[in-house]
Amino acid sequence: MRETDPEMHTVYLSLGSNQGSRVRHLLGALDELHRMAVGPVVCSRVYETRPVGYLRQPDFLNMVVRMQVAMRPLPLLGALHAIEQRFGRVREIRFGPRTLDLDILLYDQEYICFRTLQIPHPRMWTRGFVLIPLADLAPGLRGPGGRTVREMADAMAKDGGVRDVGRIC
Ligand code: PH2
Ligand code: MG
Ligand code: MG
Repeated sequence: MRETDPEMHTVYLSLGSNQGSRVRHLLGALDELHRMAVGPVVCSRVYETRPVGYLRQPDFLNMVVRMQVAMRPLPLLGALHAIEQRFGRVREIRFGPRTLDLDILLYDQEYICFRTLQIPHPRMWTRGFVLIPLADLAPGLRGPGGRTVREMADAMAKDGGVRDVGRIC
């Protein structure tokens, strides 16, 4: 498979960290994403979020970015995993603590289903820590039930557990 694609693709990525210096991990990841992107990396605000799934772990910092890449989904996933590794990510507990997690949420309007990668991200529509930052960048985007990201994010915000802590880019 070629590493680069002649076409440009708009992607939304979710960033998360709940180990060590969380802000430093996000800033480091953004730096690497800038290098990978064609053009600007557009950032949501940063949110401190209660853990979902595996509860006995520290709160996360989460954000979402939009950027353009000249890569197909699997090479993109490989490049994101390489960045996670550079930040000392150890894969242990599913949904457990991590120095850095980079997930592909959306890739153009494509639906992709590989064993190792599903796009849209299969859990994104039920997670406040994804939808609330995504609403900063794409409020009018519609989910599978036809509701907008803004509507879903507002409903999630009522449950609490996601706190706006400002911008880092
Ligand atoms: N990521 C997970 C599992 N749980 N919870 C929060 N708040 N934020 C995350 O990024 C997160 C999580 C698996 O990737
Ligand atoms: Mg994740
Ligand atoms: Mg991940």
